[in-house]
Amino acid sequence: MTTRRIHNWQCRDRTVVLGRRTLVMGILNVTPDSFSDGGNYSDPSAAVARALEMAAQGADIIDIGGESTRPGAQPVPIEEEIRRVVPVIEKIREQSDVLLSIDTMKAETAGRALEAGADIINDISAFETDPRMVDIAAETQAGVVLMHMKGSPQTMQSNPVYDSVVQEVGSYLDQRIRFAEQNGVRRECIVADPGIGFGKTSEHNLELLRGLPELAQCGCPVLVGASRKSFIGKVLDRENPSERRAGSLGAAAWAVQRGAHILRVHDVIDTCDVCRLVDTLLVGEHSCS
Ligand code: HH2
Repeated sequence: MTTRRIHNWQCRDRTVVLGRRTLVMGILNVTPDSFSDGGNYSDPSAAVARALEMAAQGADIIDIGGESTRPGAQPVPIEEEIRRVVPVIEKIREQSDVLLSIDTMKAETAGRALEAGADIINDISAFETDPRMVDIAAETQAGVVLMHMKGSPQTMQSNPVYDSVVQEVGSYLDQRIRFAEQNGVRRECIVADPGIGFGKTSEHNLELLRGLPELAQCGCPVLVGASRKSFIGKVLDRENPSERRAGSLGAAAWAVQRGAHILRVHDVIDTCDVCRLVDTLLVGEHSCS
């Protein structure tokens, strides 16, 4: 049995309870080249409509990205990244108070997104890419997601090797949480993420999912982003990401049962149903123990 710890996640002036039920973070890539939804929401009005649709479907957070991080993706200039995401965040905020996170490694983009109404910085490089990112997080007291990645999106899939992937990812997350705290980010603002698919083979990703209870020992809430990723395609022999829905839901159920607090997903309705069911089972299990 996995007992999920309850946390109060501080995201600027909002306090979000994590652990009573699983939160669903809907993915919105305002990019031409993301691995699953690339090109679908490049048009700002389509992006805003999709965000509002996901919120209506039950998403607790919308994660907005203007730069694909799929293996081999090329970096996007900062002006272009800001041009893609900021107007979309402004428009969503005019119409909804759903939590918004900005998926970026660049401090200026994060700062502009927060000014436009975002609540959370999702930095897949855990404050390693841009030295100013940690200061923006500390100043704004935004929620932050610190993720493990081996290398960069350009290099990460060229033969990643670990002695023990769970131990290595766990101690990296501990170290980045310490770094954040030493630089003024409050622990209550931090969520940790093992970074499924970022510098990992399929076997590494499966080991990380098996090792989630150990990773949850970092003391911060845990976010898992397995949705439609290539290890699911490999296990199920599904080449096309849109065919990986059922596999993603299987991974979601597994992750919730093993302590994930937040799931980052493409398929919001189905994932919300899975979470409600597994959360209900877990509550029963805990109350009987
Ligand atoms: N995965 C992706 C992007 N951002 N952020 C967190 N915290 N965790 C993840 O697992 C994660 C993430 C990659 O997925 P996606 O955004 O769907 O694709 P792309 O990077 O091609 O835009």
